Amino acid sequence: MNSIQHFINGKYQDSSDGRTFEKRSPLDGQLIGRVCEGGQAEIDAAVAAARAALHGDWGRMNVAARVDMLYAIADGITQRFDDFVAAEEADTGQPHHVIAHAFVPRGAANFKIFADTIKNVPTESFRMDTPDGRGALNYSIRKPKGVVAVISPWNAPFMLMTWKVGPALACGNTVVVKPSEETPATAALLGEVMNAVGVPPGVYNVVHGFGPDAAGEFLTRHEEVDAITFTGETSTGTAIMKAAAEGIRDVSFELGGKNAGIVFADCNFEDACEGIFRSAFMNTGQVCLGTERVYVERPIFERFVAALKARCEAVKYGRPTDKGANYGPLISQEHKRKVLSYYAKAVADGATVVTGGGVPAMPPELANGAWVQPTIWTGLPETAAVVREEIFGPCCHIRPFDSEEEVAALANANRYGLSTTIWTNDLGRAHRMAEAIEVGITWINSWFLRDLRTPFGGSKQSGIGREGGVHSLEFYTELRNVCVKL
Ligand code: NAD
Ligand code: 6OH
Repeated sequence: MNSIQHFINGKYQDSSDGRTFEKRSPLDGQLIGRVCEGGQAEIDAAVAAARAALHGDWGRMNVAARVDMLYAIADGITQRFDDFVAAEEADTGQPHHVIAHAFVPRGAANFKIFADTIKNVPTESFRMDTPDGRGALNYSIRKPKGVVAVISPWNAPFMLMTWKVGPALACGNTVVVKPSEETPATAALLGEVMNAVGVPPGVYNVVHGFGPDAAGEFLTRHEEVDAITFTGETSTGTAIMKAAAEGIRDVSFELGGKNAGIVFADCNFEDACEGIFRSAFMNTGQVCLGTERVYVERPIFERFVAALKARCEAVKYGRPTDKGANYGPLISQEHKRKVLSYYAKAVADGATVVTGGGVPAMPPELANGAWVQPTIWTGLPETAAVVREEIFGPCCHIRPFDSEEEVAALANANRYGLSTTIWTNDLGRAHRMAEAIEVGITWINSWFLRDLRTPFGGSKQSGIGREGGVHSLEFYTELRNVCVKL
């Protein structure tokens, strides 16, 4: 059986007290491995290794050498591509094409983009007048923040973890990663790539374990951690922010969403159906950018609901590599219970269940997996729990609307503000809507199309800060000013 160890100071190791926890397959509930469970001792060791590396070879490395190392990490991931894909498939159970064409390639790209960025960063300078007429020159320099804690979720584990590790290392920091307890495999495997390409020990560390009162919390509370970057639930972000207050540490947060998909009658109908379908059901709806609220202009409402229902009813359940399978399980039984509890609430609140709403009939060998049906509701008021709260499952509520003003107000009446996807062929309307919707990321006639140089992050309770391209430098570096009297 698979055993997944911590990666501390360049070495794989067990927990000092020998503790482990189970990793079960979301596909069938089978035990697929045991994962070392880190505690205070492992966090202390990893943070000490990260701190020491800052002052060692890594700290002394010039930018050009660091850039080469980042490209080497990206190449190393590509060389081990099949291993990363297999590890992610085992952990999440998601279809092969999603993992092999989107998530794992993004892992490699996350190192390349920040290698490209860091070698092209300009610094500002200001020539100033002084009373003696000689003047002064100000210029800024960027230094690494120090030891960065990376706390990552389970929904696209490799992509989301490297989206933080890439810029952190590019900027010269060292990291301690606490991957989600549900998906430890790819973070552990990346240690092998780090060693193979010669990243100095202590630069990249991984400690497995849980969140509250466990490895995650111990990491965020550690006084030798200089900054914390986190992707996950808004409620967890609140807990981490409290921990970060002690010692005045900086945070970068990518949190939850309850994103609106908005479809105007003048859209390209087929493209909009396909786009909204992907946005609601890809990765079994476990995407922070997903649309669990869909608003469709009244003239095409009935036709749109029917078209989305047909797509939901055509999904093919299966293991990642089953021929034609395009729909996987949820991450765990616990998450399945949460999603099904929302399915029950929707019915209790009087929803019309257009399709789904329960557990699919699966063959006996998959019957113990975390499978749920893709589900569409209509007819609920905006106050209903499934219209207000993030479910993080394969479901959406669809409601008709009659005007731009009305739909903008509906979309904005939520505590989250992560992203939106708008479908229309009217250019002026597209721009008006992009200005009106209170989110960090707006897609027009597209969804999840990512240029990694752009600012990525949420407004309202969906996050703090922007990551991507030069924007990541805000968080991962300390900008200093030098004033030279001439
Ligand atoms: P989660 O918040 O439950 O867990 C995320 C990580 O935090 C895990 O590693 C967990 O062990 C750790 N953790 C939990 N409690 C902690 C604590 N008190 N201190 C320190 N660490 C702690 O999130 P999840 O269920 O893994 O992921 C799903 C959530 O993530 C959804 O809300 C989703 O919207 C969000 N998400 C957001 C983005 C984004 O870019 N905005 C991307 C992906 C996922
Ligand atoms: C959330 O599930 C997906 C987040 C995506 C990113 O963070 C990204 O960089 O594309």
